[in-house]
Amino acid sequence: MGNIQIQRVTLHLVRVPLKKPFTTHLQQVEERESILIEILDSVGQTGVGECVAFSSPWYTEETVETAWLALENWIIPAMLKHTFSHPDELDTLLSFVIRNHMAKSTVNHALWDLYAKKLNKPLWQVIGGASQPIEAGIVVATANNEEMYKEIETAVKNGYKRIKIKISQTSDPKQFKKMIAHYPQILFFADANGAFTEHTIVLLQTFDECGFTLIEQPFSEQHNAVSAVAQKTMKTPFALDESIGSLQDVEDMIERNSGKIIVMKQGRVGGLSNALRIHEHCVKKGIPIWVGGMIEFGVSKAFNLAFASLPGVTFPGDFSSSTHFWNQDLAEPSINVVDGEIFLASESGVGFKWNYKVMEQFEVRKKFFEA
Ligand code: OSB
Ligand code: MG
Repeated sequence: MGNIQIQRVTLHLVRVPLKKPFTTHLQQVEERESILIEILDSVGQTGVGECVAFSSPWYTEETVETAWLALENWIIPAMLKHTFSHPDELDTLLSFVIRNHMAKSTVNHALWDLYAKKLNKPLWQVIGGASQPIEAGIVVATANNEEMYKEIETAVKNGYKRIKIKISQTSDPKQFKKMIAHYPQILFFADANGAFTEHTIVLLQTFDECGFTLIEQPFSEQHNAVSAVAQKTMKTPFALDESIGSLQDVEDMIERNSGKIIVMKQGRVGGLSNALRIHEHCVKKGIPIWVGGMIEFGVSKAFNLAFASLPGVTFPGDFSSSTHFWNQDLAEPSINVVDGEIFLASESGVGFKWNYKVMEQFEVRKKFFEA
């Protein structure tokens, strides 16, 4: 494989309204601000990526503006001076930038897309995935129960076989138990986004009888020790989301037994290269993985889908149709869930590109960087 020399990088900042508000106990998201990237190499090939940081630091410390700054000042200038033979080389090149995982993931993805295109293979195939439909899963994050029940009913009608609901200290486990029993064919995940504390372990335990397949991130990422204490008393496995930012975090989870399952978000671990290292470790240790969502557009989802095709990704991830969050996705083709499944792209690379006509309607800033 020839060397990759990046000639030009383009960043777009977009602001897109969600079809309906996404509500957790931490934040209500009504509008998605994102950085979209395109890279062009010296022979005219392109790669795309998407930054999953949010406008404010409610979920991680990174934000859209901190990611933009890191990309503009350090990450992109370093890239433009370098020649790559593999996307993994970015990690060594960018070791002078501490953390900033979501910013790094943006360029890591674009380079993987370009790399797979040069190999003339779909990305999922390049990383060792299997050609298979990916099991879809939807996230219901509504402001009240009435809306929640309505959305669950619609999701079931639309063929979803896995539904994730957001829980907090004010949720009623008895209602969930009844609802889960009402849909015996559906897998239900609960996501607490760190809503419980060392003082409310007993409250969390009342969710153990609901029938949830797993509980995602019951405690905040600073409370892995508390999570280990609670996990020992509960049969429902914990899946760690916010707590997993690196391979070391996975090792820590295994050592403490603070959780039994990993939620993979490539943005949070710094991109696909790190995600693959984590995947390898999880397979070796028998730790199940599934893929979490970030209210993304199709490009980021496509990287998630490629990852989900790997062996060891055992539970259905946060994969809903483009139309769940968006009137129109900024990427093409749009993602469609049919009978609870999504088919992988057959095109080379990640198989998705930006729809510039739609993107331009939402663009608020654009910048070119030339080698
Ligand atoms: O905690 O999993 C989470 C979305 C934004 C930030 C955090 C989370 C989520 C989701 C996934 O729940 C939503 C999706 O993209 O399907
Ligand atoms: Mg989560």
